[in-house]
Amino acid sequence: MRYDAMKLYYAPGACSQAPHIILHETGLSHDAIRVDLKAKRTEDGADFAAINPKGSVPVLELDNGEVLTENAVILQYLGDRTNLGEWLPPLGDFRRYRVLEWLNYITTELHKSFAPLFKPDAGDEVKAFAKKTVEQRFDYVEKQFAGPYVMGEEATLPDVYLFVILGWAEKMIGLEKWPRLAEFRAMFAERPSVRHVLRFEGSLKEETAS
Ligand SMILES: N[C@@H](CCC(=O)N[C@@H](CS)C(=O)NCC(=O)O)C(=O)O
Repeated sequence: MRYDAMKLYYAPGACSQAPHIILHETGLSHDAIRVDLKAKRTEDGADFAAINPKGSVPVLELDNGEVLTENAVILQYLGDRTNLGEWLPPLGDFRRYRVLEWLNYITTELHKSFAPLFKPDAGDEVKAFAKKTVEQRFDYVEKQFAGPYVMGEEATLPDVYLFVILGWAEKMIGLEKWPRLAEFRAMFAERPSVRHVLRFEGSLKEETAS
């Protein structure tokens, strides 16, 4: 089946915010469909488990009807669909593998270490261990951070993913220990695409959603 636009299934503030931002950065035509992750229902009442049996966002339904999951892969797909910016350098350019190296680190080491902090049924010991792990990984990213973006002068895919995770850290841990990451988070938050997505997802409460 063919659709006019891609569909991004997202939950406000979740890791799906990363592809949501990239869709706006690249101007790729899409609809954004909110998912209630607890009820596993979409905003239009569909059974989300039937769309993604893994039950997680993000999900990108392509304009050819294919359904793509896994954040790091969705981001790569979107990076390959655009020539705008340096989000994902093309095949043949070694920097592509540096971008993917960072993306993989962020999804496997940072994002997944964060998971217990969101789980109401994780005990204090598990949460303390997760927090320590996340902090060690932020120490590493803070040291390696080239500035003003993760890899230097150009924004690349890992920047959007890191931006989202730093938002979780801002609320749950604080960013005081990582001044360069705190500065990056504040700077990136000013991008028009980011402001648009935060407003759309309901995190910029002082402004009306558009
Ligand atoms: N392996 C997936 C995991 C994505 C993930 O953890 N999504 C979270 C939100 S940030 C989620 O949907 N959690 C609800 C659930 O899994 O039931 C990916 O990398 O895309």
